[in-house]
Amino acid sequence: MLSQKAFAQEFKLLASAAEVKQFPKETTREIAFAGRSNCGKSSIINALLNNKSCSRTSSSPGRTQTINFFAVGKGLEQRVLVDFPGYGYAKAPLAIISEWQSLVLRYCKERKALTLLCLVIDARRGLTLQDRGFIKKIGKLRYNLLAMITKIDCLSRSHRDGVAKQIQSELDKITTAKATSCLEVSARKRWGIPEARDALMTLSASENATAKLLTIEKNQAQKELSHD
Ligand SMILES: Nc1nc2c(ncn2[C@@H]2O[C@H](COP(=O)(O)OP(=O)(O)OP(=O)(O)O)[C@@H](O)[C@H]2O)c(=O)[nH]1
Ligand SMILES: [Mg+2]
Repeated sequence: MLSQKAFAQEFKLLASAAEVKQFPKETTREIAFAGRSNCGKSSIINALLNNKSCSRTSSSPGRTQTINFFAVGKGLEQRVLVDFPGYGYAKAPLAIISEWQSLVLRYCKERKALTLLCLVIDARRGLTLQDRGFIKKIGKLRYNLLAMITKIDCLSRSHRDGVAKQIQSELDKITTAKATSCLEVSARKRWGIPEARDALMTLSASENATAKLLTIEKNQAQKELSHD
């Protein structure tokens, strides 16, 4: 499968951004990972990239403090995975948390290269008030939404049944995404990782996105020419 090969290649950290001007150029499709602090965003990115520590993780909420951009794959199969700081209850001063949040919201609203938003959800908690608040704040979604239900290893087999269905139906009621899907994974046990890679590749590959990126590239080239 092509997507497995793309993810198996070396990744490259393009940027760790604390402000918009530190975002990298928009040259390829981006897949962003949002969710509560400590829900497992960085861990799932590490598992997808087959790397234990490309994105630092911690049992203490508030580990990721910048927006981190990781490029993987080549050509049409290139993607940039974007790790956000979490919302909810990060252990950091309120003013700093609110700066992270406005940066994340700006990214979600303005970033043209964003083709898929993964909402990472801790299976034990389900869709929280903070998740609902976040979805509401982003407003109209121009891209696909994937609910990535993680830490599924923490639920007993009988409790796993129905979790995805429940979350999918709750999300359908509150989101305006072009399409919403659900996936169950465990970063710790590496469950569902090949399936998640396939889903990420497919859901982020819209025709529209290609057209948008070509326009971005053209605009960037024009800007660079006018600065010469
Ligand atoms: N059991 C289990 N624990 C997990 C899994 N994924 C992550 N964890 C644990 O959850 C904690 C938080 O993981 P992170 O990946 O740092 O979470 P995050 O969402 O990036 O957190 P912030 O950067 O603080 O927003 C760590 O202690 C991880 O080891 C999983 O699939 N199963
Ligand atoms: Mg993190």
